[in-house]
Amino acid sequence: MSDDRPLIVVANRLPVSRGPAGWQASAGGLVTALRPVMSEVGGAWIGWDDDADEVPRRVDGLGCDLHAVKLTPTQVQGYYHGFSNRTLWPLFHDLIEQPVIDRGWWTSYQEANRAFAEAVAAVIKQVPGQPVLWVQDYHLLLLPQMLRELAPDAPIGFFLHIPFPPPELVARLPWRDHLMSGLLGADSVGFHTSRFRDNFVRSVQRVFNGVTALGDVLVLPSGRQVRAVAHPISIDVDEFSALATSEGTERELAALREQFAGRKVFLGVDRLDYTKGIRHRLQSIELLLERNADLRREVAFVQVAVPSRDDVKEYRELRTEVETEVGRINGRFTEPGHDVPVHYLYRAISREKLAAYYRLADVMCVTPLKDGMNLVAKEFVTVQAAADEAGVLLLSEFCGTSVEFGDDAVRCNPFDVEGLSYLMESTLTLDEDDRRARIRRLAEVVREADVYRWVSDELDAIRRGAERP
Ligand code: ADQ
Repeated sequence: MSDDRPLIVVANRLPVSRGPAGWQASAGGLVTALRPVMSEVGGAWIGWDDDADEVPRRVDGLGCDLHAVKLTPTQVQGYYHGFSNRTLWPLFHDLIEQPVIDRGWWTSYQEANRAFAEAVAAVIKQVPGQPVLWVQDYHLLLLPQMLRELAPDAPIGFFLHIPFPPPELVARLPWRDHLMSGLLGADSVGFHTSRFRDNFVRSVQRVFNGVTALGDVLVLPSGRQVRAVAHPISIDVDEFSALATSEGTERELAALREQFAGRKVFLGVDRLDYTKGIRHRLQSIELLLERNADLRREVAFVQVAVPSRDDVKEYRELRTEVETEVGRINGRFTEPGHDVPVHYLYRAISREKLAAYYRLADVMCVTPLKDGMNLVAKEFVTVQAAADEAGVLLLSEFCGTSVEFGDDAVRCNPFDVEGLSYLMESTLTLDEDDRRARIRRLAEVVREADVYRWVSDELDAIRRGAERP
């Protein structure tokens, strides 16, 4: 199959946002990585937007057309806030919160996936030749099968950005057969790790009889073949390496170094999500400071939390709990005339400020309870290595990144709050040359499998999967 077919990406959201200066491309690895491919073969991005009627067809720096999907407020409530974020998200993250099962949400989820399929059908008519269709993430699990019915010969791929849970958890969903059939409409279904891939294969075999797995290929009872592959997502390494020592980053860093002079800095950067382990991390900090009175003036803990899904009850409760915990720790351990031990920023920050924090950090705490990949860890080691820093990465064993990083990260179990507090303490005594060498090796791992490699592996798998005899 030739490689110059146009590419249609379908995702919940469009990669644009409206700011004071008008519509602009969002920053993000996927958008950056697709730009060269899209510019070469042409293509389109289909996603839902609240202002569907106002989204422009083209925005500078994207290299593709934009097509907005319109959904009613009831569909948005049921499909997005409900089924995607309160049913699938907690279930796929190993029940860290209890998933809500609601038949009304399921109806909206089906309707919304159908609305996306209709949008794809309209766009296919406008692009020349047979496009490659690439569906992203858990909001659109039903879409591959819907597209297969609309365009039986189109190469169709799907990539899941979150974990795929063990079959016993998938089996709890009343609509598991529909969801699995939805995915099996694709030629290739991609996951971050081979464990998630294996969970998917076992789920398919549990739900349907007569499915054979031969290496990467699932053979369905109809004889159709579907590839199930593991491709870890990554970042644009050159972009983050350049950002590490840019003028803006150096300026931000100088200010931060002055602010935190004489103190070791522990850093957390996360969307404010219950999967990210922020509450457990704060409890570990509290234990650390409780045990070590001398550290109360010598360490600072900075938590940057991006507001996320604040129209969902569990997220509003999480915010209250995190802010209560921060207040409690600072109330307990701040000494008169001295700075607070925990600095909490509830906002998105600029790329330069983010890179400056990554450089400042003596210990980067990436301690999710469950995470598909975790790009913050990859950004941190890339920025540190580019600026020849010698920080430590404290990394949860429950994120996709830890599969690639091995022992050069300090691996932790974030559920073991006390153990984590001792690990935090031990990172303060690691030898500087050892730390620098580890960061370099970790950055090399990221460079060898950057986001461009991820895009090319995914597109190759879709094309190979669609090569029918
Ligand atoms: P997320 O859960 O959003 O992504 P992650 O992979 O860490 O998690 O990506 C977060 C991104 O947001 C990073 O690029 C980071 O730089 C940025 N960010 C975080 N805090 C920020 C802040 N305060 N200001 C500005 N930017 C901030 C989902 C899955 C992950 C998977 C990705 C990609 O949950 O497991 O790695 O998709 O597939």
